[in-house]
Amino acid sequence: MKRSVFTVAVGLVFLTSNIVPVLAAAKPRALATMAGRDGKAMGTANFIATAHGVVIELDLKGLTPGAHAIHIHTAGNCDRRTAFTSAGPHFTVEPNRMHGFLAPHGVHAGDLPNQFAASDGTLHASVISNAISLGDGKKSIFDRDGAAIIVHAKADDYVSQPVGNSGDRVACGVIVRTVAPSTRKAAARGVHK
Ligand SMILES: [Cu+2]
Repeated sequence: MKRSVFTVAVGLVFLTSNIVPVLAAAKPRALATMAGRDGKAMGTANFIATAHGVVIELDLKGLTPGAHAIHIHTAGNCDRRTAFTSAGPHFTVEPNRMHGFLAPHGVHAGDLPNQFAASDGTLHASVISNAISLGDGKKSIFDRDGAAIIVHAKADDYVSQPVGNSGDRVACGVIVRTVAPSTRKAAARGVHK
């Protein structure tokens, strides 16, 4: 008897301690499932909103070893028949900005630092960007036509226009919302704009 009461009590503590952080941590999230030009699966990009920017976790495979440019492009359209040009140019917030971390008048909001594939073609990385958001404001990548994340064949030189001489688009994933921003948070963001 005593034992079952104790179990119930422990169960309640466990439940409440679990529920509270889960609710508090309901930040927007998104996911892109990446595919190559041949349609083969090439892994995922996970987007997690934080108070300091959007964390992007890359878990990729099937790449050539070495450096690759990775950018967020403006349209959520990964049509293989167009060699992924259907994803459009880089996502930008200010139309007059140029591409590249080292370019005068840079950067595009969709610019991300180069990442490096291992000799087996896998790439595991975690980057953060405060130039984009998963919310509903000005920096949101979720405008009417969505957004895509693209891996290029070569490194981004961070200077050349319009894509840093990074070559072909070898992997593409449409970025899909998995956790939408809560209305209260969206309202709070509006106040701070
Ligand atoms: Cu690009």
